Amino acid sequence: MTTTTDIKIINDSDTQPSEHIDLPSSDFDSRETTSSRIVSRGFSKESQITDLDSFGTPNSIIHMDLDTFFVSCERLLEPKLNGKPVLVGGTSDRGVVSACSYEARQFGVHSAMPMRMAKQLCPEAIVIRGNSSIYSKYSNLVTDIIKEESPLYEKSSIDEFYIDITGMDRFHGSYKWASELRQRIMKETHLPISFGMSTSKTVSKVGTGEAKPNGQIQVLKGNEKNFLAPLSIKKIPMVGDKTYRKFRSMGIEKIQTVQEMPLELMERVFGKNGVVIWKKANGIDNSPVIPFHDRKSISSSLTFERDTIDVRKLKEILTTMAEKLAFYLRNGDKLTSIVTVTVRYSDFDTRSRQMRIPYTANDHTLIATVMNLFNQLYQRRVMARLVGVRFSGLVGGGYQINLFEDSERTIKLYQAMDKVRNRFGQGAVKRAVTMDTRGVGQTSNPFNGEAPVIPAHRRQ
Ligand code: DCP
Ligand code: MG
Repeated sequence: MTTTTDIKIINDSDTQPSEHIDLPSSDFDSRETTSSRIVSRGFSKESQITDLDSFGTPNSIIHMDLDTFFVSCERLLEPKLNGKPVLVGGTSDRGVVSACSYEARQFGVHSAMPMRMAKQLCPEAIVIRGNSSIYSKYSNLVTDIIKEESPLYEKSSIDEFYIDITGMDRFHGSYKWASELRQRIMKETHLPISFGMSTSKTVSKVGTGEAKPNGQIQVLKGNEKNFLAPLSIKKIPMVGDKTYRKFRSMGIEKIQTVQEMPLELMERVFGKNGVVIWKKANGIDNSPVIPFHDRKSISSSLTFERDTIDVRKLKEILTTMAEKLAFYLRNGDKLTSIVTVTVRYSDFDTRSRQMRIPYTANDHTLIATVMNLFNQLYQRRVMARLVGVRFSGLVGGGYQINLFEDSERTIKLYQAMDKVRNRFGQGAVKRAVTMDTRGVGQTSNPFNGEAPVIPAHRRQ
């Protein structure tokens, strides 16, 4: 079968998701808002307040992140978990910790740690197998509030947001505005959330980390370097374990030391990344808040040379598409929450069906959803001219998120499969069912900034 294909990332302007998730208000009624903590770390509370009407701040960027997100959701459902060491993750021996309460962190437990090790470190911990649909609901609920209030926001992961309120100072106090937004989120969702506020994304994110748990902080313009100086170098976003170990081997622990290092030395030791780290360490970061679109999507569609009614073939093609798009998601460190399947019949009648699902990048979940939608959709026994799959509602996020029922083994299987694909091409590993569907999909990674390859003979 000769086919034409197209994979793209777009900000669609077509239909909204057909399934909206509404939480019954009774879920929230009787709960208490967690009391908040205002942290000023070296800056007096007064100095925060003097900024309320300042005119000079070029950028005003807030970073907000829910505290121990999965654990906090579990605590809403079971208040007995409050104040106790709690681990959420895979409960089998080979499972991984997704989230841990601060009580558990005191024992050295952290996320992404094997569950077995976490239980050894903290035997009294209550271990809960996660439920990603609940976390997705709460994530969407917080997003809705931020969307309603904010002029410009970016949802950078399931529980994390950047909000750009530059220019707002003239009309409102920006810190007051951020505090009120935080209070509203806590009042309406009963989830603790912290924020950092400054002139850049990096300093605000570090600020949130310092304000946690359950706090807020503002770093005024001109104070960025002082604020960062005493902190550990590992607090800089993008300094992972490997880079941190390299700094430690050089005897460097504090950000201040990096601030004092010549830029050339950083470049020599760490290459291009060294320059970025040095800039971040000095509070220099001009990266913009990228508006979040619920409908930002990655899609694959296919128009047949000859229309077909072969259902088995159509399912194989859709499976291949879902598999490839899921691979792109994982490679781009993204998760999707809305799946759409489209069928265009030979008379050009075009039908789409979509479903909101818990955030995921897993083949098995996405393929099952695509099949489910296709079965609902392909009702007319008429020749199909085109089929397509779209994943939208994308956010950044790692693997563990909904592999609770799975083990480290499943995560490793995905990682191994993706490694082979990255090395030898997407077609190198396939499900048996999709062996016959060559020609579906592309070889580029649409999240690496390069334009996807679109065949010249493409037709709609
Ligand atoms: N998560 C995951 N696997 C990871 C890291 C995180 O599944 N390796 C999930 C569980 C977290 C959620 O994502 O609850 C948000 O991640 P955060 O890094 O924001 O961590 P928490 O919200 O749990 O804690 P904090 O209070 O430090 O933000
Ligand atoms: Mg969090």
